[in-house]
Amino acid sequence: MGFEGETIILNLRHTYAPKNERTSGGVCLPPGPAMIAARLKGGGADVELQDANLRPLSIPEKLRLIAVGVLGPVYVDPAMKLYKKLRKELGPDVAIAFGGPGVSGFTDQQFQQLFPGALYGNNDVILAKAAGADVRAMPSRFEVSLIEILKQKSDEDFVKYMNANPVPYPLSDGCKFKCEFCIAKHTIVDPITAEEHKVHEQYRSPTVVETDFRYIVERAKQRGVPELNIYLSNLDLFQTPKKLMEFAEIVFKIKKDNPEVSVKMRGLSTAASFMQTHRHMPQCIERIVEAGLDAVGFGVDGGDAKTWKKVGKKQNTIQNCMDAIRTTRNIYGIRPQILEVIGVPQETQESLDATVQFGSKMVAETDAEMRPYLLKWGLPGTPTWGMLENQPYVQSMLAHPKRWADTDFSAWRSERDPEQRELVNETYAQLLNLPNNTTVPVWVPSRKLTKAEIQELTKRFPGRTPTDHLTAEECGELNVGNYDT
Ligand code: B12
Ligand code: SF4
Repeated sequence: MGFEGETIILNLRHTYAPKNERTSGGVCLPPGPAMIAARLKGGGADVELQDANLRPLSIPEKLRLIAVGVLGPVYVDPAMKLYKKLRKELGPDVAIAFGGPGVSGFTDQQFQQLFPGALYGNNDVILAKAAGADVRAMPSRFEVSLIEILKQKSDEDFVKYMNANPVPYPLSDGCKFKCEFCIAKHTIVDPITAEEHKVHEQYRSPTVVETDFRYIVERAKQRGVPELNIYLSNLDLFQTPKKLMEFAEIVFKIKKDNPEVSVKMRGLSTAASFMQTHRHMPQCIERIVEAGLDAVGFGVDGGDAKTWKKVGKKQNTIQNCMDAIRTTRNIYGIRPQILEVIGVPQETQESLDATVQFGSKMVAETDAEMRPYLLKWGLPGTPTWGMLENQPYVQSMLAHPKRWADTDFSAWRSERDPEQRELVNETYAQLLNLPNNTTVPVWVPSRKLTKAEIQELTKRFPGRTPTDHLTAEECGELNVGNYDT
């Protein structure tokens, strides 16, 4: 097995990284690509992880497979462009695959429409065969250690990853809740059969969690990195408090052995799980805070119960959201962040006003950080994507690759319906204008903005000139999509 040619796992450039410069923009440890590389290596393949944020793709002499990571729908267009280029350059003998969360919501047929002839990388059997690995020997994602892949990275690259903010750390996967707009791995109710596909949060094995975390901290210490800003992968940090507590003990031990490195962590949580843990297992929150948790981002996603109910986000109530934000600040003394993903189709002026009111009140009262985003409805992997009545929309997304750029959650909404667009963009602007906002809004290149929109946006955000006619330099400067690989 293996050694009959190399496999490259490629992390694409961040879509807003500056075009002609690879020193800063977008550099961030890619845990998904690193993990699939580690799993293939465990199965006997000769694998190298390359990251286009660090340097352009370099093709070895004997290449058998290149597998490209698609982090979210926003990367579909750059991935398609790269595919065309690679097919031409590499010829038919080198296999090309696409994998990662950004392609997992497509049917086989849709995947082939976007990447004709490419391999579906999220299927272990297909990928292992192409890479020359033994699929039975590949460790599972919960058992695999990333150390062998991290060791391949030069000190220079490793330090760049460690100095980045965030340093993503894979700890758990999956969420039991059922929010209909969500494209992460979560419980889904089939809209036609009403059948529930239950998902539970699952942690990586404590042994690999400990060895990987220790490796990162100790190598950071050796290379003189003073601080790590870890971003935990959990979709709902307090969903399984016993496991989180176990992790807190691991971090505590590692920090004690390495006091030279300050380890800070942040994670996302539902207000419901946080309050449940606060009531029944407060020692879990205390311990993870002692271990370095310094911020929790709450998925508030609105501000009125009617809309939460309509989109299946029944775990949220105004009371538990307010309680969670206040408790984070007042009892545990750490930073609450309010994540507001707004703009479901059921949204009304009333519900959007309620969101702004909720946000203003909480920011004023608790000095919470505000993180607004604009939802793009009907993405692959959501029930909406599969519904018959939405197939004209699905087909238009598949036929016009540029539109995938619109799916970025920090991008202004660009749909043609001016009423919906104005409604949500106006609220997005109000949330962005709240004190403590950290979201940088972006303009996407797929639609020409009207003069009035340009004027309005420029007035609100002086120094930024939204337009879809951009030079490469402007792409970097204005945070507008750059598809360089
Ligand atoms: C860390 C993280 C990031 C980091 C990414 C660093 C990086 N380059 O990888 C940062 C902060 C940069 C980031 C950004 C974004 N993210 Co993000 N992110 C996460 C987060 C919290 C954890 C991911 C992680 O570490 N998982 C652990 C790894 C090991 O699991 P995994 O990614 O599923 O990987 C497994 C498989 O998918 C597969 N796989 C993964 N990559 C590859 C590659 C190949 C080639 C193959 C074959 C297989 C493969 O193998 C892995 C092991 O089995 C997840 C939430 C979550 N918990 O999943 C969201 C998540 C992945 N992000 C998401 C999104 C949408 C984004 C954005 C595109 C959001 C936006 N602005 O629109 C942006 C990118 C913006 C931009 N313009 O570029 C979505 C993706 C949804 C989807 N199904 O498409 C998620 C699930 C969040 C969510 N709740 O919706 N993100
Ligand atoms: S709580 Fe978060 S991760 Fe879980 S289903 Fe809802 S949006 Fe998705």
